[in-house]
Amino acid sequence: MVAPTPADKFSFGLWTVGWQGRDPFGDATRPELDAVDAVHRLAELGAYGLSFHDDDLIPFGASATERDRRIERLRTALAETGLVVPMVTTNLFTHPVFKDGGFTSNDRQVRRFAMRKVLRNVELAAELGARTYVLWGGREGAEYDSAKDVRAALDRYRESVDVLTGFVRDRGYDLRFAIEPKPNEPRGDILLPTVGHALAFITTLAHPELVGVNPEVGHEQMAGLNFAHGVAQALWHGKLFHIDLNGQRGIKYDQDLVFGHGDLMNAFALVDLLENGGPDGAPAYDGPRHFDYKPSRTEDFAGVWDSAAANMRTYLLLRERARAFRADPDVREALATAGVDELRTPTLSAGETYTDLLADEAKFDADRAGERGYGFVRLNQLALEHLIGAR
Ligand code: GLT
Ligand code: MN
Ligand code: MN
Ligand code: MN
Repeated sequence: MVAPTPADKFSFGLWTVGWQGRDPFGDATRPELDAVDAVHRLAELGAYGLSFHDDDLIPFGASATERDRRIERLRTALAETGLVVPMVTTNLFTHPVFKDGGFTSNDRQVRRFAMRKVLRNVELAAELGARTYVLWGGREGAEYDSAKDVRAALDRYRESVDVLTGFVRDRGYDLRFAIEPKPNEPRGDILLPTVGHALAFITTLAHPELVGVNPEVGHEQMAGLNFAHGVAQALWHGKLFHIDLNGQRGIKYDQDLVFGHGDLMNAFALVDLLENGGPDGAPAYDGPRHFDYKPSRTEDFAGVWDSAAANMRTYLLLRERARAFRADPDVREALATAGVDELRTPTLSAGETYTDLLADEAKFDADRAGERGYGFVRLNQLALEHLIGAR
């Protein structure tokens, strides 16, 4: 039951298992990983998908023949293993040209270069059958308030996304964009820092229906936010187009730990939401369960593959625990006491007006209602006991 299969839709970024362990203080601790090996290993472990940045697959500045050769090798590996490419993205952050951003660099020529880089890779994404194109603007931001006109930057961000959706529509691609928020790192402050900021930005676009979000566990938690709440709101807006699963322990640098190796209670709530949060307890999300983590730099390749497997195993274990939680009669009773279901009832009855509502005042005893105990702590303890396998 905890052996992953392609039906579970687990996918990994090529840059995750391929991370060589370079950080701001230290060199690489692992050799390069060939994309073909990554495909074979992930398929053996039970994953269904691989995602990548243009530069993960094709080194920046490679010739056209080298580009074709690399794409062909990937295609062969995909055909051999049955792995698919559900999502593709662009690297607009590594090369020094992007030091002040891609779409929102103060340098107009850099912005034009960034747009061309994305357009070319969108073509490749469509050719490989990807349905989601992630936009993580890690360099879109600033360290100094006087150095960036944030409103002009948002104009340029919108302009770029509008060009991209226009391109996809003209070409007839079955591809949607997902903006990935992050509060900071590598920039001091990144534009569209949280799920909420991104959702508001999307409403201003020319084709908002083609743009959603790709929330990452650690990114929201770096901002001190509740990830499961952010995902719930994205779902509520119909905007959860993709998701980056990993682990983060509190407000600090982006840790990209294995899923569940950070805030485990919130990971449980998240899996419960994704798997049981739809109508009648059906899954609320049917897209890839995408892991965007970094195998710690202490690990050799055995540790890389152990950690890849750990992400999937943890997800499946949490899925199992969340189902048991939902099925437990004590939990059902605690949910009823807590009034969780009652919140689904509209506050006004059908046909009722604010005049009717105002007239209702005399019947309500606020002091009495204020005495109610909601039993939330007991409910949470039941969740914890299911999570740790005590029930
Ligand atoms: C980079 C970043 C991730 C994004 C990737 C997509 S790149 O590793 O830290 O959170 O999802 O560009
Ligand atoms: Mn991260
Ligand atoms: Mn990241
Ligand atoms: Mn991510």
